Amino acid sequence: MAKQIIVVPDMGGAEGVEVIDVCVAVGDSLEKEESIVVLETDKASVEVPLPMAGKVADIKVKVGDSVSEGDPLVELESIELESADAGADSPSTDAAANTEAVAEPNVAKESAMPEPMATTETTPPQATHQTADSTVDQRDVYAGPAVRKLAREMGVDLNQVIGTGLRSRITKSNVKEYVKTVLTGRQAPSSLSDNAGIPPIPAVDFSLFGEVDVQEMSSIKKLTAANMSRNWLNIPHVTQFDNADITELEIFRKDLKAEADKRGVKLTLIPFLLKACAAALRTEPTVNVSIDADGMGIVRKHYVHIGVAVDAPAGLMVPVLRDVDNKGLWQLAAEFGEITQKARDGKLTPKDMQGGCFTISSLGAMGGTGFTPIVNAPEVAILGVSKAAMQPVWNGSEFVPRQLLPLALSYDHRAINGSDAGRFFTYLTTVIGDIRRLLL
Ligand code: CAO
Repeated sequence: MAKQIIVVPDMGGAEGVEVIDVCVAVGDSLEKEESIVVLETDKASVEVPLPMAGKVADIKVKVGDSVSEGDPLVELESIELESADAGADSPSTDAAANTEAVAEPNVAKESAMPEPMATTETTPPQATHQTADSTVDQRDVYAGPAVRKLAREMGVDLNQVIGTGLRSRITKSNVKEYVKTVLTGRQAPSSLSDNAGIPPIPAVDFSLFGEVDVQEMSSIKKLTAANMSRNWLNIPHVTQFDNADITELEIFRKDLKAEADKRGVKLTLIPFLLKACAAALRTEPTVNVSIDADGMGIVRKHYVHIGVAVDAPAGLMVPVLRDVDNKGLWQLAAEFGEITQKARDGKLTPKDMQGGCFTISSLGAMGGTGFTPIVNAPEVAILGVSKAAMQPVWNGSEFVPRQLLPLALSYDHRAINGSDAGRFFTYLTTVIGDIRRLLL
């Protein structure tokens, strides 16, 4: 039985393309056109189909690898020596043959769009994932052509299927599992309300009460809405409130203004909060965790990456700053300025928004004395920052004017005990109140 190496096709010149899914396992017997891997550039996700039927003898890549045209993907024991198209050359070693195979139905166009709030490795990119064979109602789901084909054959509405692939991509097994669920009478949810057993909100014809118009939500807003609902319904939230005394910090920050201007960075409160949160995550590592996929384990993180929610024109996004605990204030201010600009320009890549351990969401510039932020799963805690104000504080003998920053810490009570959160929060407000402590 001839062995063939299936290689990466022509990706329109893109090099170092990320493997985001390996759809096969060694020993799988596959039919022609079944997807073997999914590759993702910043512009497109591409399913590479088999140009012939065969049995997988070896897999040459894994999720996260970077590959370029001609790199081997899988070794196949072919049971059908017919090529993908005309059949003249051996398609398995011919990148051009693969190129043709992916160029039509297997390329799912996707602009380099950033992710919304609650975005992580398991959250899909914002962009509508359109394929040549997508149906009207299934355009906004994140699934490749082979999965869409299967869904069509089985009469499944992909909007109802929960994707468990990388960035919540819907896989074939998700579709099959969905069908099983319906057939066994465990009725699949048609809406979040049905799922939670909550009575649905009745539809209202608003035009009965006055003039209205309806604007289609952007894909980012739709995904943010879905992620917020998912996080709100899945996570038992607790929110604690406290004020941090930033009187001294503000004096220090203002003293640094001239130097910040010279360095060309804007030194707002956020870089200070990043430093303080990083120190708190190191001091109270019980907060720097996630619940693992089966809900049975706590994943402890030995790195400190922190996301900051940015209100961008396209919607809410959470770019992530890496290794915050190892960076100084100036570097954080510069990086935060850059990443915020990227978010506002719609230039964030999915990578810019992945890997966060904790999120800061600041409405300080907008006002308000407090709010309850929603945890950005799979993170387990988020800090909400409101508007600082001068307030009278009793110092034991008199009221003195102090500048207080209202903070709210929401956390996933499955992962974090109240006492751990309390210790984390007290440490955080203490450090913000006296940032010299960051040196200790
Ligand atoms: N208290 C009082 N004033 C504040 C403040 C606070 N907590 N934070 C900011 N300000 C004021 C300051 O006067 C600041 O100017 P100076 O530092 O020069 O004096 C001014 O607001 C402008 O701040 P900014 O918005 O430019 O910068 P920032 O670093 O504070 O915030 C960002 C940046 C990206 C966090 C913010 O612009 C943003 O997009 N926030 C929205 C986040 C959001 O929507 N979260 C979701 C909430 S619901 O889940």
